[in-house]
Amino acid sequence: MKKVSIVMGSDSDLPVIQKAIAILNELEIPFEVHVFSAHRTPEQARTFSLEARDKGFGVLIAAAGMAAHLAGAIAANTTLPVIGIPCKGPVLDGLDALLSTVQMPSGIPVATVGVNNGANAALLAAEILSVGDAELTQRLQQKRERDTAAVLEKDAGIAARL
Ligand code: RP5
Repeated sequence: MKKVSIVMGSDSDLPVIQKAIAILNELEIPFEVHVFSAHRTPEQARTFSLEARDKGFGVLIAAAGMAAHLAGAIAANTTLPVIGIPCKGPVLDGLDALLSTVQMPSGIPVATVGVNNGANAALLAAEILSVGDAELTQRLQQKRERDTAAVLEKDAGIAARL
C-alpha cells in the first residue's frame, strides 16, 4: 500500500496531528511524520515534496499554523494529492492559517480540512488511497459503522443526562 506522509511546520503542531496518526493506525495505513517548514527549512520541504512519489507516498498531509504556506509549498513541487490542516495559532483563532492554506491559486490544489481537524485529514487521505484498494475500502466502511454506532449510543443515553 502507498504510504501517507504527515508534515508539520513545527513540533508545536503535534497535538493536531496526533488525531490523524490515531486514525491512520486504526485503518492500518503506513505513514511517516516529519517536521519541515515552508519558511524555516524551505529546501528540506522542497526536496521532500520532489522525492515523495518515488519514495512510495500516495497522499501528503501538511499541518501548519499562522502564515501557513506549508501545504501550498509542498503542492507546488508534487502532483500527489496534498491535504492541508490549518492549525490554530496564538492569535486570530486559526483564521490566518485557514485562509493561508485554502486560498490556493488555480493549478496547484490543496484539499483543506477545518482548523485543527487532523481526523478529517486522515480520513480523506484514507478515502483517496481506498480507490482501487478493496481491503482498505472495507476497513473504512467498518470504521464508518463503528462511528455511527457511537453516535447512536449517545442518542440513546442523552435523556438520562438531562
Ligand atoms: C508555523 O508556526 C507552525 O506550523 C506552527 O503552527 C507555528 C508556530 O511554530 P513554533 O513557533 O511553535 O515553532 O510555522
